[in-house]
Amino acid sequence: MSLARVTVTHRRLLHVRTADGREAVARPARRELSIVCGDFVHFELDERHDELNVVAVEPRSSALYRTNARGGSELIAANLSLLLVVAAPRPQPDFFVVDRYLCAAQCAGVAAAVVLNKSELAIDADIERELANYSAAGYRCLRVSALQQAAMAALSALLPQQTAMLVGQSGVGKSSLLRQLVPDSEATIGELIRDDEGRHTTTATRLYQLPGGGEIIDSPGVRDFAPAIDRLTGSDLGFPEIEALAPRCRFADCRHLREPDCAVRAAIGAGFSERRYESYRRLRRLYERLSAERLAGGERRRR
Ligand SMILES: Nc1nc2c(ncn2[C@@H]2O[C@H](COP(=O)(O)OP(=O)(O)O)[C@@H](O)[C@H]2O)c(=O)[nH]1
Ligand SMILES: [Mg+2]
Ligand SMILES: [Zn+2]
Repeated sequence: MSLARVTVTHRRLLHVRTADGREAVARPARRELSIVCGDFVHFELDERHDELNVVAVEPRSSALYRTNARGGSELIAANLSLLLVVAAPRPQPDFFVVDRYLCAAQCAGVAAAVVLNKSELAIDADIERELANYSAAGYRCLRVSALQQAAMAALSALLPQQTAMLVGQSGVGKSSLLRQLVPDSEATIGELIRDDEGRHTTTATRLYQLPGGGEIIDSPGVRDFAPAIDRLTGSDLGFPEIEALAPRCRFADCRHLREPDCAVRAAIGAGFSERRYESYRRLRRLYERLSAERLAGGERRRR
């Protein structure tokens, strides 16, 4: 049995990088094995198929989940150290989506940064205000442009030692950033997983090694994203500015919704933005609905 790194997952097919640096096609040996990009796995050689059989997954240092269409939690990547939430002046950014990714990072216990790509374009006042709010909340904000090597420095400097993942709305430039960061990405992919028509698939999540050290994962474009909030352990939904104010609320378990003497609500418009508060309320409601459903499900099972 040998150890390998999962670099691509596409339905039940995997790519793994073995100790000699080569990529090989692999399959999970058992149906119940859940394996994602970034996983460290143990494999055995499959003599007949010239494929590798993944027999076990190493414990994960972190795990990023989303809520899938059926309302369940779905693992999307493992062993990340940094989530890069990408936005751009075009397409029109939806900062509620950015907040949901920041929440997912918080749930995973992974650091997150907001990356404004296409920064060579005109940035309107609304976007500037949102970035200022993220900075004030304590999130690192970077301005980059995938069109200009020189405008990539802030991001490149952050990546050695990290396992970072690019996420964000479709069209913000995740894959373009990746091509700037990993210039020979097409070459290193080698013999890719192909779809039924034999074309190289673009729907897979894929891990690359950065030339300057570290790793980066590109993920396919999404129209929307919901974190899997049932994975949350503390109360922080990814709003450090709220957590900073919370000790000043009258009640230690204040949810900052309708409680009296709430320091968070008192600071709206002064300490932090109304839009971020609205985002918090939406995530809080989602969290409470999922928690209630889970509790009800648990009680049904006990009866
Ligand atoms: N002006 C400008 N366009 C960019 C930049 N980065 C990417 N694009 C364009 O944005 C579009 C979407 O890029 P892509 O990398 O496919 O986005 P993804 O869906 O997030 O992977 C493409 O037409 C890119 O050429 C940038 O920094 N500036
Ligand atoms: Mg892409
Ligand atoms: Zn409060």
